[in-house]
Amino acid sequence: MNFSNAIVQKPGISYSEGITTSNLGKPDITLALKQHETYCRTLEKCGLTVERLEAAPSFPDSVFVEDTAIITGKIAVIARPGDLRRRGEEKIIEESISKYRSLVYIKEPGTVDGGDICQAGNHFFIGISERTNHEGVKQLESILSEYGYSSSFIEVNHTLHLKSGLNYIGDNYLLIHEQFLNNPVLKDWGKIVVPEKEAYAANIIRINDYLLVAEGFPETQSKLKQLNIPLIVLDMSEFQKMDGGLSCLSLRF
Ligand code: CIR
Repeated sequence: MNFSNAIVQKPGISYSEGITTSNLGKPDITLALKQHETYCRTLEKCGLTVERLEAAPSFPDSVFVEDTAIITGKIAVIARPGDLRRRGEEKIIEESISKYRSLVYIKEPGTVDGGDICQAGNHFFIGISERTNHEGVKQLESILSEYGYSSSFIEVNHTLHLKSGLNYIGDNYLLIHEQFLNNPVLKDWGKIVVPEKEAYAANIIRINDYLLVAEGFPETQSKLKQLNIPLIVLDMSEFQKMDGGLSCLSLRF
Protein backbone atom coordinates (compact mmCIF):
# COMPACT_ATOMS: atom_id res chain seq x y z
CA MET A 1 0.00 0.00 0.00
CA ASN A 2 1.86 3.06 -1.23
CA PHE A 3 0.56 6.25 0.23
CA SER A 4 1.93 9.77 0.28
CA ASN A 5 -0.77 11.74 2.11
CA ALA A 6 -3.03 11.51 5.12
CA ILE A 7 -5.80 13.65 6.53
CA VAL A 8 -6.49 13.57 10.26
CA GLN A 9 -8.71 15.57 12.60
CA LYS A 10 -7.80 16.31 16.19
CA PRO A 11 -10.06 15.07 18.96
CA GLY A 12 -12.10 17.93 20.38
CA ILE A 13 -13.17 18.92 23.85
CA SER A 14 -16.44 16.97 23.43
CA TYR A 15 -14.62 13.74 22.43
CA SER A 16 -15.82 11.74 25.44
CA GLU A 17 -19.46 12.38 24.45
CA GLY A 18 -19.12 10.32 21.27
CA ILE A 19 -20.72 6.98 20.49
CA THR A 20 -19.39 3.89 22.22
CA THR A 21 -20.31 0.36 23.18
CA SER A 22 -16.97 -0.49 24.81
CA ASN A 23 -17.60 -0.19 28.57
CA LEU A 24 -13.97 0.79 29.05
CA GLY A 25 -14.75 4.08 30.77
CA LYS A 26 -14.50 7.71 29.68
CA PRO A 27 -11.48 8.67 27.61
CA ASP A 28 -8.98 11.15 29.00
CA ILE A 29 -8.82 13.99 26.47
CA THR A 30 -5.28 15.04 27.40
CA LEU A 31 -4.01 11.52 26.86
CA ALA A 32 -6.09 11.17 23.68
CA LEU A 33 -4.45 14.31 22.27
CA LYS A 34 -1.02 12.93 23.14
CA GLN A 35 -1.76 9.56 21.52
CA HIS A 36 -3.17 11.38 18.50
CA GLU A 37 -0.02 13.44 18.09
CA THR A 38 2.14 10.29 18.35
CA TYR A 39 -0.07 8.70 15.70
CA CYS A 40 0.39 11.71 13.37
CA ARG A 41 4.17 11.68 13.84
CA THR A 42 4.19 7.97 13.09
CA LEU A 43 2.38 8.56 9.80
CA GLU A 44 5.05 11.16 8.98
CA LYS A 45 7.77 8.66 9.86
CA CYS A 46 6.15 6.26 7.38
CA GLY A 47 6.62 8.90 4.68
CA LEU A 48 3.23 10.63 4.63
CA THR A 49 2.47 14.32 4.47
CA VAL A 50 -0.19 14.78 7.14
CA GLU A 51 -2.90 17.42 6.93
CA ARG A 52 -4.19 18.07 10.45
CA LEU A 53 -7.71 19.48 10.62
CA GLU A 54 -8.76 21.45 13.67
CA ALA A 55 -11.14 19.72 16.07
CA ALA A 56 -14.88 20.00 15.41
CA PRO A 57 -16.43 19.97 18.92
CA SER A 58 -19.99 19.77 17.56
CA PHE A 59 -19.07 16.30 16.25
CA PRO A 60 -17.53 14.29 19.14
CA ASP A 61 -16.65 11.37 16.83
CA SER A 62 -15.05 13.46 14.08
CA VAL A 63 -11.55 12.32 15.07
CA PHE A 64 -12.52 9.07 13.29
CA VAL A 65 -12.12 10.66 9.84
CA GLU A 66 -11.85 7.36 8.03
CA ASP A 67 -15.62 7.01 8.17
CA THR A 68 -16.27 10.13 6.09
CA ALA A 69 -14.81 9.06 2.74
CA ILE A 70 -13.23 6.39 0.57
CA ILE A 71 -10.24 7.77 -1.27
CA THR A 72 -8.99 5.63 -4.14
CA GLY A 73 -6.15 6.35 -6.56
CA LYS A 74 -8.65 7.70 -9.07
CA ILE A 75 -11.62 9.16 -7.23
CA ALA A 76 -12.86 10.03 -3.74
CA VAL A 77 -16.28 8.93 -2.59
CA ILE A 78 -17.83 11.10 0.10
CA ALA A 79 -19.62 8.74 2.48
CA ARG A 80 -22.99 9.19 4.15
CA PRO A 81 -22.61 8.17 7.81
CA GLY A 82 -25.04 5.53 8.97
CA ASP A 83 -25.48 6.98 12.45
CA LEU A 84 -27.40 10.27 12.41
CA ARG A 85 -25.22 11.64 15.22
CA ARG A 86 -22.30 11.62 12.78
CA ARG A 87 -24.13 12.93 9.73
CA GLY A 88 -22.41 16.18 8.71
CA GLU A 89 -18.84 15.11 9.48
CA GLU A 90 -18.43 14.31 5.80
CA LYS A 91 -19.11 17.98 4.92
CA ILE A 92 -16.14 19.08 7.05
CA ILE A 93 -13.71 16.84 5.23
CA GLU A 94 -14.94 17.50 1.71
CA GLU A 95 -12.90 20.63 1.09
CA SER A 96 -9.61 19.01 2.07
CA ILE A 97 -10.22 15.95 -0.10
CA SER A 98 -11.27 18.05 -3.10
CA LYS A 99 -7.69 19.37 -3.29
CA TYR A 100 -6.52 15.88 -4.24
CA ARG A 101 -9.35 14.06 -6.04
CA SER A 102 -12.63 14.59 -7.89
CA LEU A 103 -15.54 13.85 -5.60
CA VAL A 104 -18.58 11.63 -5.97
CA TYR A 105 -21.22 11.14 -3.31
CA ILE A 106 -23.22 8.38 -1.66
CA LYS A 107 -26.81 9.57 -1.88
CA GLU A 108 -29.96 9.06 0.16
CA PRO A 109 -31.22 6.43 1.03
CA GLY A 110 -27.73 4.91 0.86
CA THR A 111 -25.54 4.96 3.94
CA VAL A 112 -21.84 4.10 3.99
CA ASP A 113 -19.23 4.48 6.74
CA GLY A 114 -15.66 4.46 5.42
CA GLY A 115 -14.73 2.00 8.18
CA ASP A 116 -16.72 -0.64 6.30
CA ILE A 117 -14.55 -0.39 3.20
CA CYS A 118 -11.24 -2.23 2.93
CA GLN A 119 -9.08 -1.78 -0.16
CA ALA A 120 -6.83 -4.69 -1.08
CA GLY A 121 -4.97 -3.74 -4.25
CA ASN A 122 -7.56 -3.15 -6.95
CA HIS A 123 -10.23 -4.98 -4.99
CA PHE A 124 -12.54 -3.53 -2.36
CA PHE A 125 -14.23 -5.49 0.42
CA ILE A 126 -17.42 -3.73 1.45
CA GLY A 127 -19.02 -4.52 4.79
CA ILE A 128 -22.77 -4.48 5.27
CA SER A 129 -23.21 -3.40 8.85
CA GLU A 130 -25.41 -1.34 11.12
CA ARG A 131 -23.84 1.70 9.44
CA THR A 132 -23.55 0.67 5.79
CA ASN A 133 -26.78 -0.44 4.12
CA HIS A 134 -27.53 -2.40 0.95
CA GLU A 135 -28.37 0.72 -1.02
CA GLY A 136 -25.04 2.30 0.00
CA VAL A 137 -23.20 -0.85 -1.08
CA LYS A 138 -24.99 -0.81 -4.44
CA GLN A 139 -24.02 2.80 -5.09
CA LEU A 140 -20.44 2.26 -4.02
CA GLU A 141 -20.02 -0.91 -6.12
CA SER A 142 -21.27 0.94 -9.16
CA ILE A 143 -18.88 3.88 -8.60
CA LEU A 144 -15.92 1.56 -8.02
CA SER A 145 -16.63 -0.54 -11.09
CA GLU A 146 -16.89 2.60 -13.23
CA TYR A 147 -13.30 3.36 -12.18
CA GLY A 148 -12.04 -0.17 -12.86
CA TYR A 149 -12.09 -1.63 -9.33
CA SER A 150 -13.68 -4.94 -8.37
CA SER A 151 -15.58 -5.37 -5.12
CA SER A 152 -17.31 -7.95 -2.99
CA PHE A 153 -19.48 -7.56 0.05
CA ILE A 154 -19.35 -9.16 3.47
CA GLU A 155 -21.94 -9.21 6.26
CA VAL A 156 -20.54 -7.72 9.45
CA ASN A 157 -22.25 -9.10 12.52
CA HIS A 158 -19.80 -9.16 15.39
CA THR A 159 -18.00 -5.84 15.08
CA LEU A 160 -18.88 -2.20 14.48
CA HIS A 161 -17.28 -1.91 11.06
CA LEU A 162 -15.72 -4.34 8.59
CA LYS A 163 -12.28 -2.94 9.31
CA SER A 164 -12.73 -3.55 13.03
CA GLY A 165 -12.20 -7.17 11.98
CA LEU A 166 -10.59 -7.35 8.54
CA ASN A 167 -7.62 -5.45 7.13
CA TYR A 168 -5.23 -5.76 4.23
CA ILE A 169 -1.60 -6.48 5.04
CA GLY A 170 -0.29 -6.59 1.45
CA ASP A 171 0.78 -9.37 -0.96
CA ASN A 172 -2.75 -10.84 -0.97
CA TYR A 173 -2.73 -11.34 2.81
CA LEU A 174 -5.49 -10.24 5.15
CA LEU A 175 -5.53 -9.96 8.91
CA ILE A 176 -8.95 -11.20 9.99
CA HIS A 177 -10.93 -11.65 13.17
CA GLU A 178 -11.91 -15.31 13.56
CA GLN A 179 -15.57 -14.47 12.68
CA PHE A 180 -14.47 -14.18 9.01
CA LEU A 181 -12.40 -17.36 8.87
CA ASN A 182 -14.78 -19.48 6.80
CA ASN A 183 -16.27 -16.71 4.74
CA PRO A 184 -16.34 -17.94 1.11
CA VAL A 185 -15.64 -14.43 -0.20
CA LEU A 186 -12.15 -14.70 1.32
CA LYS A 187 -11.29 -18.16 0.04
CA ASP A 188 -8.58 -17.03 -2.39
CA TRP A 189 -6.83 -14.74 0.09
CA GLY A 190 -4.06 -15.52 2.53
CA LYS A 191 -5.28 -15.08 6.10
CA ILE A 192 -3.74 -14.43 9.48
CA VAL A 193 -6.34 -14.98 12.17
CA VAL A 194 -6.88 -12.88 15.28
CA PRO A 195 -8.50 -14.79 18.15
CA GLU A 196 -11.59 -13.39 19.86
CA LYS A 197 -9.64 -12.55 23.01
CA GLU A 198 -7.45 -10.16 20.97
CA ALA A 199 -10.29 -8.91 18.73
CA TYR A 200 -9.22 -5.26 18.88
CA ALA A 201 -5.83 -6.18 17.36
CA ALA A 202 -7.47 -7.01 14.01
CA ASN A 203 -7.47 -3.33 13.14
CA ILE A 204 -4.02 -2.56 11.74
CA ILE A 205 -2.76 -0.34 8.96
CA ARG A 206 -0.15 -1.05 6.35
CA ILE A 207 1.58 2.15 5.31
CA ASN A 208 4.36 1.83 2.78
CA ASP A 209 7.09 -0.27 4.43
CA TYR A 210 5.47 -0.42 7.87
CA LEU A 211 2.67 -2.13 9.71
CA LEU A 212 1.04 -0.16 12.53
CA VAL A 213 -0.42 -2.30 15.31
CA ALA A 214 -2.12 -1.57 18.62
CA GLU A 215 -0.19 -2.17 21.83
CA GLY A 216 -1.09 -5.06 24.13
CA PHE A 217 -1.90 -8.04 21.89
CA PRO A 218 1.05 -10.46 22.04
CA GLU A 219 -0.43 -13.39 20.09
CA THR A 220 -1.35 -11.27 17.06
CA GLN A 221 1.90 -9.36 17.28
CA SER A 222 4.00 -12.50 17.20
CA LYS A 223 2.10 -13.80 14.15
CA LEU A 224 2.65 -10.48 12.36
CA LYS A 225 6.35 -10.40 13.28
CA GLN A 226 6.87 -13.49 11.16
CA LEU A 227 6.03 -11.49 8.04
CA ASN A 228 9.24 -9.49 8.33
CA ILE A 229 7.48 -6.19 7.85
CA PRO A 230 8.68 -3.62 10.42
CA LEU A 231 5.98 -3.22 13.10
CA ILE A 232 5.24 0.05 14.86
CA VAL A 233 3.29 -0.48 18.07
CA LEU A 234 1.04 2.36 19.27
CA ASP A 235 -0.89 2.86 22.50
CA MET A 236 -4.51 3.28 21.42
CA SER A 237 -6.21 3.10 24.83
CA GLU A 238 -8.15 6.36 24.59
CA PHE A 239 -9.50 5.55 21.12
CA GLN A 240 -10.40 1.97 21.97
CA LYS A 241 -12.68 3.40 24.66
CA MET A 242 -14.74 5.01 21.89
CA ASP A 243 -14.69 1.93 19.59
CA GLY A 244 -12.04 3.46 17.32
CA GLY A 245 -8.90 1.82 16.00
CA LEU A 246 -5.75 2.70 14.09
CA SER A 247 -7.36 2.88 10.68
CA CYS A 248 -10.24 5.09 11.88
CA LEU A 249 -7.94 7.99 12.76
CA SER A 250 -6.85 8.86 9.23
CA LEU A 251 -7.65 8.88 5.56
CA ARG A 252 -4.60 7.62 3.68
CA PHE A 253 -3.99 8.01 -0.02
C1 CIR B 1 -18.53 5.46 16.17
O1 CIR B 1 -19.23 4.70 16.85
O2 CIR B 1 -18.89 5.85 15.06
C2 CIR B 1 -17.22 5.93 16.73
N1 CIR B 1 -17.30 6.06 18.14
C3 CIR B 1 -16.11 4.97 16.36
C4 CIR B 1 -15.84 4.92 14.90
C5 CIR B 1 -14.72 4.02 14.56
N2 CIR B 1 -14.42 4.10 13.17
C6 CIR B 1 -14.00 3.07 12.44
O3 CIR B 1 -14.01 1.93 12.88
N3 CIR B 1 -13.67 3.32 11.18
